[in-house]
Amino acid sequence: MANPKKMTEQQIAEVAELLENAELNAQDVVKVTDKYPDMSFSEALDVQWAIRARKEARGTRIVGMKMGLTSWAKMAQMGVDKPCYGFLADYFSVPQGGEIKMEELIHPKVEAEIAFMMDKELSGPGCHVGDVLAATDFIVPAVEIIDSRYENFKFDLPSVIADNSSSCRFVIGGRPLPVDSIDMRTTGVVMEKNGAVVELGAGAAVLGNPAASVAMLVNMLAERGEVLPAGSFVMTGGITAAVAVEAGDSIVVRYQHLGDVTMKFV
Ligand code: OOG
Ligand code: MG
Repeated sequence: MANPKKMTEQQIAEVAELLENAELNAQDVVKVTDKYPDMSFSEALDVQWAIRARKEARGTRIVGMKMGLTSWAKMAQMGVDKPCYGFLADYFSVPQGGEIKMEELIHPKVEAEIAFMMDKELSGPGCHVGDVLAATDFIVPAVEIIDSRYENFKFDLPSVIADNSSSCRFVIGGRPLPVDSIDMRTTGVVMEKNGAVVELGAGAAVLGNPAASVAMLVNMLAERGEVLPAGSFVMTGGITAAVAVEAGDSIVVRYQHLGDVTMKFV
């Protein structure tokens, strides 16, 4: 058998509870592959989907999905060589210009991303950029706040997948635009922390075109028999390396054509 199942349902459920509690209590934990060194990608996804089910059982709505590690800057920063996905829960959403409480998080970092709102369902395998463009309602600039639940923000790919790809908050700002109104590949972004430029890049950093990230997500979901529902909000992954923040920091990310996304850490 190519990939025998080594973890029991009980172990998947225990790891999901551990990681979800780490998120809810803002308390870091050792990475799960320390205990389960042979955890497969599919087992890691079982844990992520179990965390999602725990939240949904409590009435939390899943509002969309995020892709992670889709740019070389991010892969190099984290020492991981493949993209991953996670889900976005309703309470992750922070209004433009809003305050993000450090006491609710462990060691957050911010990422400049281009996000998509989908108006049609997409399913794989075989989903491509053309399908994504045809199914998109609008694109909008967004900043993701990631917060690995692992000590020192250090992990391997199975561990980060199990931990919902470090998802914790996001801010939608700027202005929505039709997907064909700009060339996302050459759309520039400038990230400022407390008024100083800390990172810059362009959309093509994300798999050549952020729309390719949505297509990859759809094809990864298809491997589990899942689709990307109409109405999903999708974050396509950090264009630049992620930037660590602390209480008192103000972040402004300026996007060519799409406007600014701002937030403050308190
Ligand atoms: C994993 C999540 C990465 C992105 O946009 O690349 C991510 C991590 O780096 O903790 O969200
Ligand atoms: Mg991200």
